[in-house]
Amino acid sequence: MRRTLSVAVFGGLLAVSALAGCGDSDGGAEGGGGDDGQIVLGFSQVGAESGWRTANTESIKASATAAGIKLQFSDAQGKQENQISDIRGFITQKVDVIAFSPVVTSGWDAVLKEAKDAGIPVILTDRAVDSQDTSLYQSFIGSDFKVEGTKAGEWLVKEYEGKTGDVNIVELQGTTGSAPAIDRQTGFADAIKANPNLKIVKSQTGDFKRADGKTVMETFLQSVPKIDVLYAHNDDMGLGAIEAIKAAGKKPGQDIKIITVDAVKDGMTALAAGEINFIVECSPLLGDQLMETVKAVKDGKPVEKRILTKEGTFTQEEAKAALPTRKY
Ligand code: GZL
Repeated sequence: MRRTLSVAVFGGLLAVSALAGCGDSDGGAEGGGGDDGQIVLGFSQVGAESGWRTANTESIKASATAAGIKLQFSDAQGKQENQISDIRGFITQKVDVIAFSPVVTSGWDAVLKEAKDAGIPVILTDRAVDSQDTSLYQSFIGSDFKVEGTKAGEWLVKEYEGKTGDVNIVELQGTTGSAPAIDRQTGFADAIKANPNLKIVKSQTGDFKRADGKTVMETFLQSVPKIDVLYAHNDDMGLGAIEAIKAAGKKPGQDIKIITVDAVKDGMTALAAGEINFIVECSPLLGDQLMETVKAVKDGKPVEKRILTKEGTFTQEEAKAALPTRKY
């Protein structure tokens, strides 16, 4: 979908804002503070690639409304160049605060320096950047993806404790170059490395997307004679892989054990049904923490440089108990 440049004229004033083809600006395109001193927050979202992302976007929009913050929301459709132009658009509009979830970790220093030079504070949510200059952002709110990978690996070590014979693992990685993909891979590999029988025989990106998870799993099934375990960096890729496993006449959760990350409703439903064996939670509900931080930053109050989200893990039994009250 093309990204469009929308021009809005307010009482003779021309305000120009760069909006994603599917972005929307909840707060109008006026620059600087909103009506009657409301805070204007420019937010650039990764895209709409997964159930987690949808829940994250809903959380941010709902929390902005509840906090009385005018939200300029843009969907970057998974492209870093779109996020960079979003941020430049927010600078032009003189928003009060900029927040974004960086689709990948590197390549942000120049545009973050432009925001800093314009006196606009930046908050990172969900994913990190690898900038050495941490003065370029006020805070990073999100999960510890390495811990998530470790939790997945530790479950697998326990699952195969005392068993002999090679365990062939295939891995569906998240978006190449993204913080969750890098850290979930590292955390998992570190957690299993003391167990040489647990072997990662194939590892390839499925871009956090269900369709890609299915097609990559099809290639794994064709090229790996005996697959014992699938480790997918998110539920959506795991759910796509389940379709491929079933089409190959195998039982997901039994013939091939499956571990995923996120714990969105569709993943938890498959876990409760026995098609997934273990899910590590990664909470998308970052909206409230973000808005509290936006207000504190606007008021010049000190904020934590690193705000960690709390999250757990789910077995099949725990998923059955949790599903009825699951928020996302
Ligand atoms: C994690 C987030 C990841 C999710 C995926 O915080 O960045 O991106 O795990 C989403 O589902 O696409």
